[in-house]
Amino acid sequence: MNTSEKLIATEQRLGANNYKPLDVVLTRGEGVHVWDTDGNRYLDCLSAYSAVNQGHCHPKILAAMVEQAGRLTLTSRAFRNDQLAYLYEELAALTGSHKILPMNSGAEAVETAIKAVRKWGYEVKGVPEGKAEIIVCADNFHGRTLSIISFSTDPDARTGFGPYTPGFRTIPFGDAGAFEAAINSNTVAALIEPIQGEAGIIIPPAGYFTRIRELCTANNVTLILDEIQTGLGRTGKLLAEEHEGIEADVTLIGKALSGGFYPVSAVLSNSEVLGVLKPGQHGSTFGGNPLACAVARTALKVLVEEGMIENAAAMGDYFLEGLRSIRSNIVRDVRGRGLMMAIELEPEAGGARQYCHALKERGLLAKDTHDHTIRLAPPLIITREQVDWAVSQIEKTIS
Ligand code: IF1
Repeated sequence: MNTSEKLIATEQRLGANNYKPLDVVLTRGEGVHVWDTDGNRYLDCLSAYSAVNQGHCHPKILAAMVEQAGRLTLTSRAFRNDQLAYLYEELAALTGSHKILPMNSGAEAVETAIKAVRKWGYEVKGVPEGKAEIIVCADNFHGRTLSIISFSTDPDARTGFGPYTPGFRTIPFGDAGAFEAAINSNTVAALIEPIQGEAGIIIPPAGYFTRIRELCTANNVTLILDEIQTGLGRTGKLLAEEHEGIEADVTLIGKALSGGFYPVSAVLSNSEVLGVLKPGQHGSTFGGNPLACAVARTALKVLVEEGMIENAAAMGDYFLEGLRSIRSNIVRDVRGRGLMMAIELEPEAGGARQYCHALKERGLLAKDTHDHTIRLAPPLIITREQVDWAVSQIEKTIS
């Protein structure tokens, strides 16, 4: 057995069986590329589900992390640290938000928002205690915690984990009429992904979010956008909401907020929502720690200063154009926005996973989702030549 076979066997023996990864054991990453333990190089077209938008091991984020790690890593929020204020200031300047609450994982940011809007509902909107409702969409993905999986419609994510948290109302994604019909006087918030990622890169019809924004404003409903995957340049804008010309009341970011170095997430709020959380009512040992703040500050800085958002827009258009030019009778649809893309295969093609395996053999790493869809999301620093190469490998695999 070679090294990778040994490592895979050990994982099988000792690890919980909650993942079925492609059998590629990675040991190094740089920019858009990763290398396996046998020395093979791959173009990463997943970017850890958009957590490494800035590219693997970005040297400036690495330097900030190393510098901060040698100085001060964790104080807890019992004391203050000299990085948090700067992160607040820089995030506020970049996004226009007025209040920020730092957490670690994406799921924690979602849970934080749910807590805050419920409390806001009782204290500000005047919803009777225990009656708050949050509107969510079918086929959502917001994380793995119990409350979040309680409103998942994916049987794998939800089944067997009850009893479930009540207080959520599910409507179809992209249907503003259904949204309007679901609002009542106890509705405190709507929690929506601008583009549904796990569902297969589902882009809502034009005008959908404009209407959702109007309905939320008219009914005093807090609009929470989960930009954990779509945010921070992935779709060719800093936040995907910009494509719709709207502003959420609460925006959730995570993943690329750390450039893939460390779990950092945040709740950004434009309304009085975060104001309802008083000392002792919410927190986290690691949330807002100086190491996380130093990493996040630099991750945001390079995203903007190195033109990654503009590059995502340009390379996303170019990549999609390339994918659409592929002649193949197994492709049902090609869609995307910025560098968040998907190729949906015909059901007769026999499943996306075998194509992801074949792409791996050609040196391109991508992830199947929901049986028939290949998801593509390279780091935002990808070049034209690298896109050309990727498109040609994909063409050879599916045509
Ligand atoms: C896994 C999917 C992506 C997310 C949105 C919150 C979270 C996520 C929109 C939670 C996380 C991850 C989790 C990861 C797989 C991945 C994923 F396929 F499951 F759906 F990206 F598309 N909101 N998504 O996409 O963030 O707590 O994980 O930091 O292995 O579960 P987290």
